[in-house]
Amino acid sequence: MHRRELLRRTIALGILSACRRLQDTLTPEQRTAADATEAAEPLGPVEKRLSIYNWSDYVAPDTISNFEKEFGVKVTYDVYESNEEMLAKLLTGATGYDLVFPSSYAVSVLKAVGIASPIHRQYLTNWGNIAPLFLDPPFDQGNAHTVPWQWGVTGLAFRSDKVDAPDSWAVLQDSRYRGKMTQMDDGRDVVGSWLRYRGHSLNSEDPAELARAEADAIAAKKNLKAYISAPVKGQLISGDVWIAQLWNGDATQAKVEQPNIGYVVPKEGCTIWEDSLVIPRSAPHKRAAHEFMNYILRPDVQATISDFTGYGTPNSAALKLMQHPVPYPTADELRRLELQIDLGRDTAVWDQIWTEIKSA
Ligand code: SPD
Repeated sequence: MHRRELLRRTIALGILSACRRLQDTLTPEQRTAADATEAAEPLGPVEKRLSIYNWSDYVAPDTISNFEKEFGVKVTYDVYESNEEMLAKLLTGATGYDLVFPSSYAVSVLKAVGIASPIHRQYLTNWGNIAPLFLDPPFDQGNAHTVPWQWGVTGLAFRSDKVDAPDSWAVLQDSRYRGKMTQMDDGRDVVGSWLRYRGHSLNSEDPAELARAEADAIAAKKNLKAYISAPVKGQLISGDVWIAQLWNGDATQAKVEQPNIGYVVPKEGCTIWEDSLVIPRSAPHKRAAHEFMNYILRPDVQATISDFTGYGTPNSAALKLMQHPVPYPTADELRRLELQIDLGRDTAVWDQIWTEIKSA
């Protein structure tokens, strides 16, 4: 990585850590009461504009255009590649976005700083389609601030015509595949994978465990072509990369173009994540944002999205309509999967480790 890029990222992580120390000015009890009052108030008519900030490759090709046509709303659509990129933007004061799609721990951050707006459930007539498993998540009890969007895992994609299916994170330390492997451009995922490799929680705050994970990550780094997230799909398809840490749905998308792509959850386990829709408090078009939420809660709309993205749907009515349904994880699979939680003040420690790995 170029020095300027490294400097830019280091500054961004520093800003993020500093902003992370911000707290909502209300106590949790005051916030719950204020949000409940606000959620009961009407929002007025549906605005003519909607600004969405989402992960790349996370809707079907016609999801947005169909919404625009049906509701007469003009949508602006920007994308990001990591929770940290989205959080850095919102925590440093970006306004104008009506909907963002944070993962579990990033919801906790947005709530802790008072940026997440309460959901006005009265506008979500399709709420009943959500499977009970996805209601009342640990990062947002009562779904006061979130609507479930998609879920998946962060394991290993591989080219089945080039290598045997890897069964462990250890493959990334195998020099036979030097220059043909990648990890995510995401500190939580990279450090988390090496924590799991040693049998630890991927949310560890233990200094010795984190030091060992950093050493393992640096040992693997000499075999890696790059730290790269969604854009690695093109390199898997072309054969420039044979093994990539990647989200399962993005691997499924790549498999449409290159059938020799397989996917595994390493035996040591990995992240299971759930992304949610959140309306930032500063959103200028909150009523249109609720209309979009209710739209994607329709079974047909959600089934089309999940069939395209390759991710699991939290919408039980949609699951029945999908051409390629992603089954809910079994109890055995769940034992090897772990949800990322907010690291609180240890976020700064993790940021420092990630900066050291990238500059090693
Ligand atoms: N292309 C969309 C990918 C969405 C991944 N979100 C979850 C990341 C958890 N670290």
